[in-house]
Order: sequence, then C-alpha cells, then structure tokens
Amino acid sequence: MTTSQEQNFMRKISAEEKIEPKDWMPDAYRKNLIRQISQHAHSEVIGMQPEGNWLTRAPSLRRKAILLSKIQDEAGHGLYLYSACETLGISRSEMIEQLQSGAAKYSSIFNYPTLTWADVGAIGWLVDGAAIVNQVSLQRTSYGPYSRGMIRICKEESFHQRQGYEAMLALAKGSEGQKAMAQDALDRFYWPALMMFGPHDSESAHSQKSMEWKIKRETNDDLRQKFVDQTVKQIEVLGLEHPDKNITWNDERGHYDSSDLNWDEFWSVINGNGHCNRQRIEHHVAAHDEGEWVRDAITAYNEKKRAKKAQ
Ligand code: FAQ
Repeated sequence: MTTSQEQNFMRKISAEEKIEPKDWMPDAYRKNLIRQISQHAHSEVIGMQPEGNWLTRAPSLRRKAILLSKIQDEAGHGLYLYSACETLGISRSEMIEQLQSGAAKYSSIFNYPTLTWADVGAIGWLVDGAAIVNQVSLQRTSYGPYSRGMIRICKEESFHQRQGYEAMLALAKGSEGQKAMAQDALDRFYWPALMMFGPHDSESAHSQKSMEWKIKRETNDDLRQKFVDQTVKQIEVLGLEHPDKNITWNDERGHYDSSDLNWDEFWSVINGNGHCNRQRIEHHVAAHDEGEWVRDAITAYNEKKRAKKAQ
C-alpha cells in the first residue's frame, strides 16, 4: 500500500520537481543518495593524490600554478558534496570513517599510479572528461542540493578537462620522446577511464532504482558510449594511436563499437586490490590525523564564541 507521502514524492519525481532536504523521502532513496554522494565526495578528495604527486615536479611555473589550482578545486568539490550529503542526515565524521574503513568506495581510477608528467595531462583530459560526461547528466538529478552542486562543479571540471587536453597536445606535438610519453599515458589511462562509468547495466546493482527515482538520469553503458564516441576525434587531433584496435564506426547504431573492458580488473580494483588502494587510504588517514589539531582548534574557538554570546 502506498501512503500519500509516497504518492506525493513520486508525483514530484515525475514532474521533475526537486526533492529538498526537509521533504519526505523513502528511506531507501535517502540511503542510496548518501551512498552515491558520499562516494562521489570521497573520489574528489582521494583524486587529489595522484596529481599531487607531480606538484613539485611540474615542468614549468605555469603548469605548476594550473595544477595547484585544479587540485584546490577538487578539494572544494569534495566539500560541496560532503555538505550536500550532510543534508541527508549523515555527519562528515561518519563519512570519513566509512571511507577509511573501506565501507565506502571511491572511484577506481584513483588507484592507478601517475608514472610520468603526461599522466597529469591524461587525467585532466580523460578522467575529468569522463567525470563531466557523468556529471552533466547528474545536473538533472532529483535531489536539489546534489543537482545544484553538480552545476557548479561542471563549470570547473570543464576548465580541468581543457587544461589536460592542452597539456597532452603540447606533448603530442613535441619531441619524439614527449609524443611517446603522451601515447603511453593514453594507453594506460584510457581503459580505467572507461571503467569510471561502472559495471555494465546488466551488472549494475543500483541502476534500476536510481533511474526510477531519477537519482541517475542515464545508464552506465549509455554514458560510457558517449565518452567513447567523443574521444575518438580528440585522439585523432592529438595524432596518437587509439588504444582500442577494435574501435569502428557503426552506421546502424550511430556509435562506435569498441572492445569490452577487463571486468576482472575492475572488480579487483574496486574491492581494494588495485595498485594504489592501500597507499591512498594510508595517506588519507595520515593527513586526517595530522589535521586533528586544526579541527580541535576550530571547535574550541566556536565554543568560546558561543559561550561569550550566551553571557
Ligand atoms: N569505482 O550499481 P552500480 C572525478 C561500485 S569524480 C568504484 O552501477 P551506481 C573528479 C558502486 O559504487 C569521479 N566503485 O553503482 C576528479 C557500487 O558499489 P556499492 C567520481 C564503483 O552507484 C577528476 C557497485 O560498484 N564520480 O573523477 C565504480 O549506480 C580528476 C555497483 O555499481 C562519481 O562518483 C567505479 N568506477 O553507479 C577528481 C559520479 N563503478 O556502492 C580528481 C557519481 C561502480 O554498492 C581528478 N556517481 N562502482 O558498494 C555515479 O554516477 C555512480 O555512483 C556510478 C556507479 C556511475 C559511479
């Protein structure tokens, strides 16, 4: 039996009205959103690490300044998303605890190492590029705070994507050695970037409910296809070889056909066995512990202010 609250909730979803923090919502909707938004926030925060690895070794002051501001943007994105998630009734410290204990995931892509400077370009171009394809769609998600966060985040991500592509272009049009470095970064990051969209729709545990509730607006496979299609021309302009030797235009479908992904690798990485999983979490724990005195100082200051006001 559906209650009038449930009917009203579904009416809003059908009418494309946003669900706001104080509105009634089914428990499973709230739980699913907390899961997705917190994992999205964790991805932004953990995502600072692979690029941070190159901050002190950027090839010029200009590249360093760009990289620094990109990484700061990612911290900001994490904060908007944690705030959006807190409106659903979970605290920041609970979310951090879930990340550090492994109960909550973050994007598989950040468990791959950044071996050369070209990897920083490839992350901006391919990883931010894939993130945008997903997030443009999420601008229309049904939960108000998440949707508004996505609109702002997409603006910044598009700058990230362009700077990455421009860095790749400089390498691809540079010396033979630089071109080879760009090709190697493309070859290593292309497949993990496609995995960012999640498992095939048939294997996706959450898609059906998330699509019904308009948390997700397009499926994992549809978004992945969009990314595959848009990337072909970009690789051509760089003058690099496509990493997928089976990529072929399919006139009937109006899309590129491509090879299937290594799903064993995908499940292994998201279950904690990727190249850098352990290192990423250890680094997060260390940074969080080192920042404890800052959190304590802010709490003490706020208490002092409150006590003064109450006098
Ligand atoms: N990595 O049932 P589904 C960025 C998990 S932001 C790890 O299909 P769903 C910016 C999934 O959580 C990148 N885990 O799940 C940046 C679930 O596990 P659970 C992050 C994955 O939620 C750029 C299980 O598999 N973006 O990069 C992955 O319906 C550069 C079953 O999967 C977002 O988070 C994966 N790739 O669809 C920062 C966007 N795929 O929770 C720094 C928002 C799946 O039951 C540098 N999120 N899983 O334990 C989404 O759109 C969705 O959550 C999907 C997954 C599409 C990621």
